[in-house]
Amino acid sequence: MDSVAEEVDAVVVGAGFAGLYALYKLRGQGLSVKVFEAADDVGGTWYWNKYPGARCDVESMHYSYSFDPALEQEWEWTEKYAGQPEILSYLRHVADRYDLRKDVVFETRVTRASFDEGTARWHVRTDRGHVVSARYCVMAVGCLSVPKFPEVPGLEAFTGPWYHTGTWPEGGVDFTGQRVGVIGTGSSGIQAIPLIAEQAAELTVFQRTPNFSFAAFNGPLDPDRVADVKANYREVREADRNSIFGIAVEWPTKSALEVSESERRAVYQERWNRGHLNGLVQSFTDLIFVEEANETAAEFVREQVRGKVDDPETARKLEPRGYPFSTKRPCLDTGYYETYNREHVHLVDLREEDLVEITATGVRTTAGEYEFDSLVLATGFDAMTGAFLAVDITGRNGLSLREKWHDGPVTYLGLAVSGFPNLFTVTGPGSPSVLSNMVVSIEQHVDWIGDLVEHMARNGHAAVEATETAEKEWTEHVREVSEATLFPRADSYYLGANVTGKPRVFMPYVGGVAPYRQKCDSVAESGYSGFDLR
Ligand code: FAD
Ligand code: N01
Repeated sequence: MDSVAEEVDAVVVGAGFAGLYALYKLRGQGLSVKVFEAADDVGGTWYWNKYPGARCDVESMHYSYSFDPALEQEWEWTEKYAGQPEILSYLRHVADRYDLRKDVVFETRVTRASFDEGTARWHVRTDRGHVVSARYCVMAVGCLSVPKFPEVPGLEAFTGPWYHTGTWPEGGVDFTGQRVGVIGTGSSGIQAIPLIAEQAAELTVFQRTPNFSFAAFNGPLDPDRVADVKANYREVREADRNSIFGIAVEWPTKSALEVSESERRAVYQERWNRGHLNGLVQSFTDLIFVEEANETAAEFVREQVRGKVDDPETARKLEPRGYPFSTKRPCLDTGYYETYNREHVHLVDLREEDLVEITATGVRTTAGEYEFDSLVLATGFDAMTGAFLAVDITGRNGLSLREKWHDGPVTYLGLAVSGFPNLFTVTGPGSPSVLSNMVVSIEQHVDWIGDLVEHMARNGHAAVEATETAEKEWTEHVREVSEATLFPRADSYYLGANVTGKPRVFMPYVGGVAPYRQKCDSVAESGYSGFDLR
């Protein structure tokens, strides 16, 4: 074993929204903290995803920290949905404002973390030779931070440049005059395609599954609205915390099947016009539970697609079908469907021809060859577990997290894993995570961890560990709740379906942000039931 060079109270892995707040919080509680970050700056998602069009799909004024009212008041968001540069500036501002950088070691990847039972401390190792001993290890590694490449051979043979949206080069890419191929039509592809189309001479999009995408109606923020939110920020944040997805939307009271066709359409239209990610799915009580109800919303979205795309054949290919509405993450777009009305933009439907390989000059499908100067891979991430399992984590009795999660992730509350004392998984599998406004979920997790750490200090505990029973019961509950919905019917990354060989386990908790928070609070109030404290 390498000799320990440094001792701290807590190591935090990652310096995105979660890692920065964990540093701020734990430092504020008097702990010594060291953060390791693979990138050369803070920002996480907003550092890595610099592709054209990258922006949030939760309104900026809600997709931001709430921990300091002064920060809320001083920061000025310019758009309803902020673009990546603006969100990155915000996180840089946060890092500077609270002097966070001095505890972050950049360009350094944590490769191993092992629990030493004798001292009840984690030994954390990096690819640059650090060996740090810490009482706590906070994994703030992100749920969408390990890029996933298309599972077809030949990428290395392609002679032109290729780019994954999740590792976009600093300074951007100029596609002017080029023939560009884009693989993938999830949120990233749908945001990037309209902007790439503005530059490229020819753009060909390879679509495997058409997504449900709503018009964002993005634009500059109305100063009156900003003033109103700022004047009521405490209530606004509280409402978000007490919502289902971490963004307050009035909760419906009616089934989609109990109202007339015209009433239903009016509700959908009104929700659509808001340009919100979760507005439509919360139009009626049963959209994520009852197939027939769900289909009414799905059909409404398909109608919007048909209304925007001139060529009926292209519209047909773009209409989302084959899985229930909202069971893969829907997208918010600006001019996505309209882009297919441009003469130089072409759609290849991979349900009609298979992607066979990437070649030296482009892409080969079962129907023919397509030649490109550049390729864009908008093929997503090894979501939710990828970044945790990329680190060799070993808990008590030499148990590795990779072994433990071999058949799918198991956690207690998505926060802790039995056998891995003092290790926390921020927005981990089994918590609302990617199904929520993630900043709300991140703050809730970090606050909860901070409270537990304080409780341990007050009571003289050195180690906290989820019990196997609590973990089993929670994991079972997460499964049961998901199975009561239509979510598992789609081949989504929520289910691990986008990565070959990944266990098919529905990972996020669909029970809602507010009930989940209540559960976490009640665990804390009961003296941390389901945890062994020693
Ligand atoms: P991340 O931001 O992913 O940060 C994790 C950091 O950990 C990364 O910087 C990574 O380099 C580092 N890291 C990982 N492993 C290691 C290691 N072993 N060693 C050292 N460093 C490591 N969510 C929303 O709620 N609303 C949105 O509008 C929204 N938009 C999104 C848009 C895009 C393009 C993407 C990809 C995601 C979006 N998300 C959105 C989800 C987004 O990931 C979260 O909102 C949030 O930014 C996550 O913060 P985080 O700190 O948990 O993780
Ligand atoms: O990734 P995705 P993403 N051949 O997994 C396709 C957040 N986010 O980066 O659906 C052909 O959603 C794949 O096809 P299919 C948000 O949480 C938010 O776009 O698997 N196609 C799919 O079309 C989001 O959900 C924003 O059939 C292949 C696409 O690639 C999450 O990040 C913006 C393929 C991947 O879509 C991930 O989004 C961006 C193959 N071999 C991201 N492999 C906002 O708007 C994959 N695909 C805020």
